[in-house]
Amino acid sequence: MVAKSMSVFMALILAKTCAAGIVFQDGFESGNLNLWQISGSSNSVKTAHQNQLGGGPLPAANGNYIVLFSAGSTPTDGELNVVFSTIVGQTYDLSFDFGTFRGQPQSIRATVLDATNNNIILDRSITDPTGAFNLSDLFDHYSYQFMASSPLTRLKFNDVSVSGYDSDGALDNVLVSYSSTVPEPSSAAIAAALLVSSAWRCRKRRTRI
Ligand SMILES: [Ca+2]
Ligand SMILES: [Ca+2]
Repeated sequence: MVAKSMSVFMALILAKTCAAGIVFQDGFESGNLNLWQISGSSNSVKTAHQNQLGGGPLPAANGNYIVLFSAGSTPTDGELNVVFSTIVGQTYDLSFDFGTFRGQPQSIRATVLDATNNNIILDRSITDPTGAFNLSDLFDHYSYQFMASSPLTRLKFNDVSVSGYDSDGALDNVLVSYSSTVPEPSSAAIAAALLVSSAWRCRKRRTRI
């Protein structure tokens, strides 16, 4: 009973610790993409300051810089990649803000991959159909969960818009953190431990009979 209570207590501590843990974060306030590997046509993905965009300030939480895909009249082939350390079996939250700057619908694909074998863990494509000229109305918030299968995990954003003419895909507030829910592996481990314990007690009871 004491061991069971201790297991639950340890799991709660782990969950609480993990809830606050940030694995990777970029709000692009450095004004550059030095944390990322960039591919695509020249300037098809780049940071932009609110003063370069016009149309009013960004929401305060987003700071001053965002990332634009198919910036200006560049092609819709921009791609960002970043690799970060993860714990195998741990659940993580991925969140970011995305929106269409100006008129035409813009789309982005967010992919999470096992960096050791490139297996896809999470794959989501988003289209923002309502372009905004007012930067304060630009973004919608998106969040997903994934479970790491490797000590290294890759996060990829790539532009999948049909056309980037006179419109750009805007990205901000990329965050990967330990899941805010109780991690699945811990729950599974507790369940497995209880199962073994229960089986052992049953076996012991049968032996006595
Ligand atoms: Ca920002
Ligand atoms: Ca564009």
